[in-house]
Amino acid sequence: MSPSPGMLITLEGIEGAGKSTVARRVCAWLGRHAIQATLTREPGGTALAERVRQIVLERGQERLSAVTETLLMFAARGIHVENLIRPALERGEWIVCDRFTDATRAYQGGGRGVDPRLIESLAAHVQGGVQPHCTLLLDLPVPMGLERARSRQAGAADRIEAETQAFFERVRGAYLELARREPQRIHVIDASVPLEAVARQVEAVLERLPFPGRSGSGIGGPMGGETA
Ligand code: Z5A
Repeated sequence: MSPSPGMLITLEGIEGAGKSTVARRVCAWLGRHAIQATLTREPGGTALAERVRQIVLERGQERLSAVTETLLMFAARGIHVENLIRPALERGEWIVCDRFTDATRAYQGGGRGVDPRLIESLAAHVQGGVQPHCTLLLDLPVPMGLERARSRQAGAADRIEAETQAFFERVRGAYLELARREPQRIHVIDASVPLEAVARQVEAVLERLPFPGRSGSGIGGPMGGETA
């Protein structure tokens, strides 16, 4: 847990799992419970970090090794944490972040085989104690996620989207292993069902979140429950 009084909620999953859609719904749900959360994403989230996102995702001529890709993810994360996430948490604000370090563990660690010790060392240095309080892992079979992503995709696939199904299977497996190891923080959501059914699972998790400054109890009853 972060030492700060704010709350960091992250969304994770393979591509097409519905993270961006659900992240917007999480913010709207929190808003209805009188919590104004900032919605952000990784890689990116600030003007400078979005420039690093462009570098790491574009399919250019030059080779990018798995370690270099990892370093770029953490470079973007460092900028994001220092300029947006940490200051907001220190002000007691809530952040909803579409992907965070679990994505590096799953994609660069699980997908590309980067040494987890390197990832954890970078995480410790870059995050300096900032950790998600709650992570929603949207899980679904890889072919379903790829199908959803492709049906929505406007332009050409970026460097990571262009990966093979086997790559995304490794990523999914790594995510599920993380959830198995940290069940208190990482909540596995069945994202293969219609959006309303996904939303109900997510709300069940959100309702149990503790408020900063309030001990124990969750946020209130379903949808119409007690507000902050
Ligand atoms: N990456 C990394 O490798 N390492 C890192 O450390 C970090 C990231 C932080 C960019 O991420 C890439 O960066 C990503 C991982 C890598 N590459 N990949 N793959 P991103 O989050 O910006 O991009 P993405 O994962 O490709 O997101 P996405 O394709 O936009 O997926 P999504 O946000 O999970 O899905 P969505 O846009 O909300 O939904 C996709 C479509 O499905 C859309 O038409 C929805 O209306 C529809 N949808 C959503 N939910 C449902 C349900 N339940 N039923 C039916 N249809 C649905």
